[in-house]
Amino acid sequence: MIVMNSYKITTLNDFITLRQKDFPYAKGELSSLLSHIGTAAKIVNKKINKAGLVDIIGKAGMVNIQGENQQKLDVFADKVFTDALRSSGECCGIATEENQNEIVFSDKLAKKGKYIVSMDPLDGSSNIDYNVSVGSIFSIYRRITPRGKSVKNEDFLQPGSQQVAAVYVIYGSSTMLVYTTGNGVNGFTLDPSIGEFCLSHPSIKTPEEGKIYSINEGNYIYFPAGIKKYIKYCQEKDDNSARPYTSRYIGSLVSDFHRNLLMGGVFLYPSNDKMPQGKLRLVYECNPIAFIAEQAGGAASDGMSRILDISPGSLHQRSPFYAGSKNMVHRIEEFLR
Ligand code: AHM
Ligand code: MG
Repeated sequence: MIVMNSYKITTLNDFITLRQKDFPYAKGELSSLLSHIGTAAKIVNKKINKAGLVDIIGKAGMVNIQGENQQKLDVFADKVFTDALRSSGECCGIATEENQNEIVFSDKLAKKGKYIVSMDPLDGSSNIDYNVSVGSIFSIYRRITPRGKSVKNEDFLQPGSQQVAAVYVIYGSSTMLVYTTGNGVNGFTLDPSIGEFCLSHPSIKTPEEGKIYSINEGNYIYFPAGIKKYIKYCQEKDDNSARPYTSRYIGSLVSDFHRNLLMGGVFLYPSNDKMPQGKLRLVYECNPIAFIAEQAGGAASDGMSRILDISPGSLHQRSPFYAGSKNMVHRIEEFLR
């Protein structure tokens, strides 16, 4: 911790080191992994800040495995985080939104790594060209295959309840890194003047009840009947003036979730006639956000079950997703029943 003019600054690395002492048998591997993600996030942040000034916005001319046009920044962020995780020595393989299959790190150092990471290197990337907030999301697990061997697909298909850590970075009006290792949620804001993520949001707790609902209502006609009814419920006046709720939708999961986490609210991406399983990917979008939601006292569901209890069948499996204030998520489940 640095003390400056009576201000105490706790950097991300200070905090990670302090927290490591809470686990007497920890050897610092997870701490090192988290710190590598933090450093890579600063590099990506620098590039995002320059979007528009340098030739980095726009399409890269390639299509990823989801059939989506890759943005240049998607490709850049994917490479920076992949390189950081590979060189950390703690990570033996990754799964990313941008690749069909998992990437197995085969060098000697990485093979010994204890962790695998699934990530969406740049979430909400269709927003980049228009100066709207985007994010990066990470889900960290202990490997199942023995250390020293190459990791396999099954290492990446563990249910979300097995996550040891989840992280998101939001590149917004300021840049923040929010993470959990299963012991609460803490948020760090990047201070550009010193180039450090500094603890700004300790022990984040989300309100149990909120007033914001976040959904792409343009898809209304395609939604299941329960969601249509829920939207009407959000818009109705009630006796205690809790409703109508406020509608807020950026179209960037990290940003929409982050606002609701702090203010109280719910994010919805339902199944719909065009996308029977919704749009969001269970392994690297829903699971890490669900872990953070629960650790902050919120909830996350696919409409019927807890997200973290679902065993993924494939890397890019999609799932309907409802996450945020606990009571709001449970009310949506009731509407869907
Ligand atoms: P991406 O990973 O390709 O950026 O897509 C995921 C994004 C989420 O951030 C966001 O919640 C959702 O897609 C928005 O989708 P839509 O434009 O259908 O509302
Ligand atoms: Mg995404």
